[in-house]
Amino acid sequence: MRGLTWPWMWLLSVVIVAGHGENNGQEEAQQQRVFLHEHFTAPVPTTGLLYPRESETREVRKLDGMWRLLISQPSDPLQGVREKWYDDSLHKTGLEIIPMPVPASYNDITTEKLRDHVGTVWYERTFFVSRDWEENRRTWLRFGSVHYEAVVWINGQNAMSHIIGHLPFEADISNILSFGGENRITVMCDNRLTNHTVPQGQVSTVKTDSGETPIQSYTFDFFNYAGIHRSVHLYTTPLVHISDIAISTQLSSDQVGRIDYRIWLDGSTENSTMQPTHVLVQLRDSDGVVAAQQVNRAVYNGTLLVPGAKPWWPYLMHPEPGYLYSLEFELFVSSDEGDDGDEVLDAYRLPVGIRTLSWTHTSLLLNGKPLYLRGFGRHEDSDIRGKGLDNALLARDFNLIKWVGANAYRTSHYPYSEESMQFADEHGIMIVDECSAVNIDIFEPELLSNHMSALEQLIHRDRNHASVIAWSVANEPRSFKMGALSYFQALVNYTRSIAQGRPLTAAINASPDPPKQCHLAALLDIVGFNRYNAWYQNSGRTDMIVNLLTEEAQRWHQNFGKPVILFEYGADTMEGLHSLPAYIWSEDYQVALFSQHFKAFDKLRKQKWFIGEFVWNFADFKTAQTYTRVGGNKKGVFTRSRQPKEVAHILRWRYFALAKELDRVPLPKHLSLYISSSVNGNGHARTEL
Ligand code: GCB
Repeated sequence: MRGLTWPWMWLLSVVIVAGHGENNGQEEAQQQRVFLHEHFTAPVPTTGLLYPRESETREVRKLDGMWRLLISQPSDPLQGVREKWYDDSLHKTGLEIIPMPVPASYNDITTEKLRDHVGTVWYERTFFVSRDWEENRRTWLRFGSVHYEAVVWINGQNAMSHIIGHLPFEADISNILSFGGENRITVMCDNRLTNHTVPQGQVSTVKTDSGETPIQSYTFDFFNYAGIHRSVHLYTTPLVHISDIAISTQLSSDQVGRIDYRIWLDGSTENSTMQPTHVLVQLRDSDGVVAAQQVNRAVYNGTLLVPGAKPWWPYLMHPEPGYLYSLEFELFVSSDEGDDGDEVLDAYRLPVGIRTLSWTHTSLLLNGKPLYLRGFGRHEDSDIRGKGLDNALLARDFNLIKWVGANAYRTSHYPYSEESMQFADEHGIMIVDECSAVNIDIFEPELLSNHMSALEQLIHRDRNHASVIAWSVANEPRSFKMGALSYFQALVNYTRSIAQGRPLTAAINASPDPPKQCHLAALLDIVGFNRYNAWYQNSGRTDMIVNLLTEEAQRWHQNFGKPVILFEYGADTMEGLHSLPAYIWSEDYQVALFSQHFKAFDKLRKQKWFIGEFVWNFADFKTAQTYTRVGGNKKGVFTRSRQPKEVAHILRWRYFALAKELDRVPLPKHLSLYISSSVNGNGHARTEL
């Protein structure tokens, strides 16, 4: 199977730090073990996993739709493996089977039972594969994401397994398919999070009124939705085919684009009758005209030069943002079977944006121009579907992002769908691409192994996207702890070695200064921090934002000498709740808090190392149940059903004002409403915030 990584062998250096006598609990003792992480084995590089695209040599089908689901007893999650439920239809178990849509989280579909389920569930469906697919091709089964762990069987045969949600995996299933007949696919999905999963969580047993039951706890602030979250693809390739592509691009000052590419082939060594002779590489512009081409007999790598290239620019930084070429690879083989010469064996087309990304101790630059990022932290989250991919939601979100004038977002706190990454490329929205290490603590070697794997799989998946401008290695790790230092040294060194020309960052909530100083910041290229002035600190005090925020940002820069970005600020806000003077949770308070932050950002922008402001959050989202959350986290600028709160209009003013100031973009016509002739139609002429 392709795309699979497993926990690796470790050589450990362990230092046990003497306890101070008060903490005897096992968890505390564990937290005091400090591993040096000096010797580790890096993940085996992921292979394959090109996004399934149709071509003259490939067919693609989706297995999305209604599947059947069986809920396994939380007290015995492995019952189905023991009893081999995959050997026959799940109906044969005699247990209740319910309809379950794919893609979707399973949690909010039913009215009971499933929402807080801990352990395994079993999915199943049948499908036919035509006889045509049997000859001279391979058939692949690919999952966009199953959270958290998946084991897959086809017709009772084990096809693949994968751990870590939000990431794709696939396998060649040609040998276990029934061509011209019916096939059964069975998936076991386990949602349990432990100290070694990414993200971490704990499963414990509690006594309820009806007996003991396992519960899942976690410290991160979003609901642990689970299930088959993204599309399931069935696709074919020729026996010898292009299995992987990596590109990097540059743009010279005289507008010559450069694309360095590498391709990997699968099957060529097994099949002696079909040896690759060359690859025809053609770059087509958006009208389909060939802008550069090459016949490459070296096959595996090469460079295309594109005079007068149209660069990839972010939204509102250029009249034609998100410009994409199509990079076509046609693989030719010499055929023994005819004397017609070489024939096209495989063809794959990759959308490509040409741009140069670079960074210094003060700036992040795109095509030589310093960036100022204005955007959001987000979540993949919506009513009923949870984290399931929904194209209607995706399109709506991008319309809102553009309406508000943002140019970037962070994929807080895990990799987002491949479809959303393609949208970001097309619309010129810059992405800070985050792996699923949120709130990590207890820095043990097994966690490091999984964390490295999460980053490796993310970078492998997203390295060809023009929109990706940085990798975020973690959100709010407990990076002030002693164990974090060697952990992050190992993690960052490894990640830098595979970073594909992007800077490394993280969203930090530790301090820039001792005694709780962050051990991670010094290792990064861009320091990002999260800070909730006037919310978690000094609630209600919008007069305690500007100085605290500007001083803290300054300390991050002084102490670490890197560009600095604020990745999170915000206030929970109940839509429709108003209060004058402003009071926390009201829309008025969110507006006031944002406005004070804008003042701080404008002070900081004068110092050229402050490179971005990200609101927490784009939209309201679901969390675990706690008394600080009313139906979830309400810090959205938009509601969960994607309608604007009052602050969205204020933010829109700011983001477009920044676009005007920085890139001379005209303000949208309807930004301000006519109020009276004396306020120049300045709309929202609020004086008291
Ligand atoms: C944070 C976290 C984010 C939370 C947010 C909040 O610092 O990074 O996951 O949702 O605070 O609203 O508490």
